[in-house]
Amino acid sequence: MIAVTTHKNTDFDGLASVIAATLLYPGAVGVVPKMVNKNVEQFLSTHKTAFNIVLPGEVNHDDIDTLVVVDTGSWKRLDRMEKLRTRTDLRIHVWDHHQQGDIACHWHCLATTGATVSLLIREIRRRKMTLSPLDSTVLLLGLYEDTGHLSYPSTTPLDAEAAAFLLNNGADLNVAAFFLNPPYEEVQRDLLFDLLKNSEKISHRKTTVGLNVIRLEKKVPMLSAIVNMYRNLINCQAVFVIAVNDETSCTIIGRSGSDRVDVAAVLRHFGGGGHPRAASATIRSDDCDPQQLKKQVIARIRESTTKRATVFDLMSYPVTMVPADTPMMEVRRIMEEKAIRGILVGSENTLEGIVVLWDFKKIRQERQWQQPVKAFMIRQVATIAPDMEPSEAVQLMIRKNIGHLPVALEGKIIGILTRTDILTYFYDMLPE
Ligand SMILES: [Mn+2]
Repeated sequence: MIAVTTHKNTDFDGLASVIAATLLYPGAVGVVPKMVNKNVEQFLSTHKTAFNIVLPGEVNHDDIDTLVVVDTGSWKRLDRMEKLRTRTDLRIHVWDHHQQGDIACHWHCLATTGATVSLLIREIRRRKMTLSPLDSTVLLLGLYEDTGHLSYPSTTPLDAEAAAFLLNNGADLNVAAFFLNPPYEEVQRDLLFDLLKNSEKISHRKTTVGLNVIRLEKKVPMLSAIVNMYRNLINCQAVFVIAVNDETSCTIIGRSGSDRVDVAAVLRHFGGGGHPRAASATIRSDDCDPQQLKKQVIARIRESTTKRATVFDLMSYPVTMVPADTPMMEVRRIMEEKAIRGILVGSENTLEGIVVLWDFKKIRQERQWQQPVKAFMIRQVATIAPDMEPSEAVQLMIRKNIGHLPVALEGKIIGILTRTDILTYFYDMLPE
């Protein structure tokens, strides 16, 4: 018998990958762990009979000759499969988009895609199979949940191709939206209130970080979504929530919305993992003291030396500046010569204005080229500090619709940040 299984606390990518594998391995039985995420549970309560899936307790492990593991590569994440671990006659296939795993397999398909199910869909497409609308819908649920509807940075072209294939096969977006955006329930609302009531804020490198210790009486579904919502509400760049599960275990959830706080780097010290903006760690110890953990988290935040790019690293210098009485024709000549689109007026200690290529349109008559730049310059010039984040500079440019930001330190102009500098940084493009 071929059995397909996935990780405990099964999410939609896990479930979708199990179902996709039952299609790829004819006759295979999907073994879904007993513990599944809340939205998966809701889905299964109405759709379970449509798929060839059973619980781990319903399968006779001795009958299994091939085990297909999807969306994980770790034995400890599987539900009641320990018996199989020592079997030497067992064939094992692994399909996964995670990095680590200790399952020694005979065959695997591993790639860093947004969702594991995309790897299985690629194989379904290769075999020129068609899917029912129901199968397509559940596969789309997995794909959309793990890629945030194809919006997370981890999304790859393969994920988008998989989505197109599923939509072509009749995947239902209404059903997908229903299960991916479940309404908040009382337990989640209470937790959110609790977080808001008991939050402590610390300042770290011009960034505010929120910290909480909460006691979880029972498992709260979608805990990380609540933490995200909480971070937005308290307007902190990052939050760390220490959830006390019981006397011997705590889970720290870190969420960041800023390049300045790398939550994965902080939580790595606690054996956790994740990425710079979302990470978690579970600490098991005989006496788990959450207050002590909080102090350690604060210490780690303070010492974290994540050197991120700032405006200072991106800006151009030296800055070309002209006195306010410079004739416009001279200004035009300098801009052409230096191939720049804007020029600052004044001196490095007194910025009087800026003139950009666009302002040349104000010149209607030839004789106006003789007039001083102060007649055409813009006097209200927004400046930025060198230690600002590139993303903050972008926001400022968009808000004010400007392409040049002089960089000022203690009232002195030390550089200029242009759209080209920003584009070069974000897209790795070289300026012409
Ligand atoms: Mn996954």
